Parts: sequence; structure tokens; C-alpha cells
Amino acid sequence: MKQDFAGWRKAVQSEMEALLLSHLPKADALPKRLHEAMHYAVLDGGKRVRPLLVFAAGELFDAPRDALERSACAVEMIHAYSLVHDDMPCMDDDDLRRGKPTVHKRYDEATALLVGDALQSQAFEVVAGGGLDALRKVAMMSCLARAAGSRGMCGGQAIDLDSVGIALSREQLEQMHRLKTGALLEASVMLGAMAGKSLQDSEAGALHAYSASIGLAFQVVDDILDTTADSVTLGKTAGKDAANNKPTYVSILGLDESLALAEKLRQDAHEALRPFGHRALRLGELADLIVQRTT
Ligand code: GRG
Repeated sequence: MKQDFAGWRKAVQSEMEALLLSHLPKADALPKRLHEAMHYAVLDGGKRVRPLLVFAAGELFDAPRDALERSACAVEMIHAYSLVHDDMPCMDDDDLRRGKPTVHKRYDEATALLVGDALQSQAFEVVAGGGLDALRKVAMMSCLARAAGSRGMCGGQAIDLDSVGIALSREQLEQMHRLKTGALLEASVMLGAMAGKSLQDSEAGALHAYSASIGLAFQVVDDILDTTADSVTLGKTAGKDAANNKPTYVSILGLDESLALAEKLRQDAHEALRPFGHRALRLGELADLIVQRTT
């Protein structure tokens, strides 16, 4: 019998600790301060949504376990790097992340910069290893690189930094989030699937549609939680977007319409999975989690 969703999620989350540890340089290897700070940034924290997406998509295409584990670690390393850099004084300037002092607060700014850089490199080294054939690994690395770069996460962050105090339209806000948050969530789904097989156009199309819906839903919910939850629950500073005069779904649509939009996107995600039938159960459950989460 299939494990229930809560049990599966918990198992993946705890397994990720050991996997990330095994794919990071040892904390006591030289340069010790940098490696220790990399462990601080990556381990013991976070919902591990991106690894969960990798495993759920991989399950759909019977991907080999080692390739999924490597992909899951890689997307989480890129994600952790983005959080470390985002929290720095030159960007969002935050003191709290995952319920702990941010890396530049616990260490220093130069170390935080290097932690992000080194985690990004480490992510690609991890995908490059393992037993998949070389062509497939290059395709996966290319997918991850594009999602993380200027046409993905970094590009979205650049638009975000430029938009402080500016009245963005709903379309502009959506474009920013598709890049900033959506691109890495989509890469998580695609890496899991690509680890299993070369995708047919229809399969890739369905996964892109699913990813677009959950990517946007993730951000709409993030904006909702920023206004409705407290810092202790979130493990990061709540209410920052409004304080920084940043456009959000809640500021553009209001709370009720934002909640309705999140629910519509959840349903769209399920609709996109329809061609896969029951085999996509986990991806459907993850769409529910993304919309119904409280942190
Ligand atoms: C600095 C290149 C660069 C990019 C930063 C992702 C990002 C781009 C910044 C994070 C800022 C932020 C709060 C974005 C909103 C959505 C988001 C990515 C939230 C954090 O992700 P979760 O909720 O975090 O998955 P955990 O801690 O659970 O892993």
C-alpha cells in the first residue's frame, strides 16, 4: 500500500538531511569557516518543497534513486544559496531565516557571499556526478542553469530589486514571480522527470503547465502569509513586503481575491496532471500542500 502523504513528506524531509550532508564538503575540511557556514545555510531547516517535487516527478517516470537524490540536493543547494544572498544587506537585509540568524548575521557578509557562490557550484558538481548517461546529465545541468540564471531566478530577483516602490501591474508581478520563484520550482519538477526518461512533448507540456500553476500559487500564498502570519511561525520576518513598499498579490488584488486565485491555481495544477492519472498522486498532493501551507 502507498505511504500516506504526511508520512512520505516526513520521510523525504528527514532523508534530505543525510543526503545533503553527504553531498556537502565536510564541515571541518579547510576552509573550515566557509564549509561550516555552508552547513549552517543548508541543513536543519526549510520545508524542502523543491526536493519533494523532484522525488514526486521522478516517481512518475521510475527515475533511478541516486539521480533523484542528486537532483534534490542540487535544487535545495541553489535554493539555499538564493536565500543567503537575498537576506544580505545589499538585497533584502534580513536578520532571520528558517528561525535562525541569517548567514551574514551569524558569520559575516563576505562569508555569506562565498557560501552562496560555493553552494551554487556544489549543486552543479552534484548533478554532474552519478551514473546517468552524460547526455542526460548535460540536459539536466542546462535546465538547472537556465532556471537559476538571468532568465530565471536571478532575473526575477533583479526585477524585484528594481520594483521597490513602483506600482507593478498584475502581469508584471506575475512575470517577476515566474522567474524569481517559479523557475526553480519548475526545474525541480523537470529534473525529477528528466532523471527518469527523455520526455515526450505532451509530457513536458503537462509538467510545464503544472509547474506554472504551482509556481504562481507558491508566490500568491507567500504574499498572503506575509500579511497574515507572524515571524515566529514563518521563521522569517513577517510583513516585510509592505514595510519595504513592495508590490504583492495582496496589495494588488486584496486578501480575498488572492485566496481565490491560490485555490484556482491549485485546481489548474490538478487539471494539468490529468493525463498522468493516479501515477501523479504525489504531485497533486504537493499542489495542495503549496496552497494550504501555513509557513
Ligand atoms: C539572490 C539570486 C538571488 C535570488 C533570490 C528565491 C529568492 C530569489 C529570494 C527569496 C525571497 C523570497 C522570500 C521569495 C519568496 C518565495 C520564496 C522563495 C520563499 C522561500 O522559499 P521556501 O518557503 O523556504 O520554500 P524554505 O525555508 O521552506 O526552504
